[in-house]
Amino acid sequence: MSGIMPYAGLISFLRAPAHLEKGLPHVVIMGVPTDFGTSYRPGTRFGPRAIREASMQYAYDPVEEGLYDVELGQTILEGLRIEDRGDIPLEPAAMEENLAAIEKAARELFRGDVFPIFLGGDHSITYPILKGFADPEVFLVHLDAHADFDSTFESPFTHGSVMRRVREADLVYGMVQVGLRGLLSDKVDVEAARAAGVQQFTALQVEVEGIIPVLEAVPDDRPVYLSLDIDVFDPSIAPGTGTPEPGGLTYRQVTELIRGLARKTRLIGMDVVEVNPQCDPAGITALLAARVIIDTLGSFEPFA
Ligand SMILES: [Mn+2]
Repeated sequence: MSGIMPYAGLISFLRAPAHLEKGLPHVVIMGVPTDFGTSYRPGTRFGPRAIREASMQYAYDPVEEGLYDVELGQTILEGLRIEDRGDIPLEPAAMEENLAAIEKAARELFRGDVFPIFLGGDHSITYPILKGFADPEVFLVHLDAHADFDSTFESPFTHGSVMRRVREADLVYGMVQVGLRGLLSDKVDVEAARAAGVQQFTALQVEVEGIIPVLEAVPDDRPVYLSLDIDVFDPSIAPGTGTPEPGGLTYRQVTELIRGLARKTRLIGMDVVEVNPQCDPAGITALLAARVIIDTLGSFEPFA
């Protein structure tokens, strides 16, 4: 026991410090509190804070002491050095400046030898993040209920068009989309994504065929970036999001997929977006986001 209970003290992701006293971090957490790309229910600007607070449930001891996962039968995160650098400073109604600030922050993070985790914010942040990363060799695994390939909005930078922007700008080598469903991804846009070489797996496909076909679609010789829209999960476990869709993936399906990716590829960073605490009365969506991040970090141990 660290002496400070999880409900007490200052809040950060797993109570990580902003700057470690000793050594370089393996992982850096960066909040991106935005709503500017949101097309329906706003509130994701409060997402980073909610995910941090939810993570405190697991913050009895300093993170480098590890957490025993009773299902895996192993201790995860042991020796992990993690910094939570707070949030990228953003302002309302300053779209260009905000996109530039996110891109700059991402560029600086990817330059260091750390695994960055961006806490959204709405999904529009993934475009400036990948722009800042500036590595066209990277392969993108996009988990989402929606294709985010919209072509109808006036602004090019909504959360519904982010993957169209990423593909158009050739920010990645390739992309798979996993968990698609619902009635909001237009036929022309879904077809445009496929025509642009994006491989798509609907939620039903994952339910029927499992995660192996998805893993097979991801090349094993490329660095992989993970963009996880929390609405990929079923709303029964992730109600706190702006545009929920029935029929989503389970916690098991997503964590097994991420573990499979960690075994097969080299994960280089991730974002977890669209957590909206305004629609999350019991906080279970923020908790799920925090837990999936912890599971992801636990999937590519050990840390040297
Ligand atoms: Mn999305």
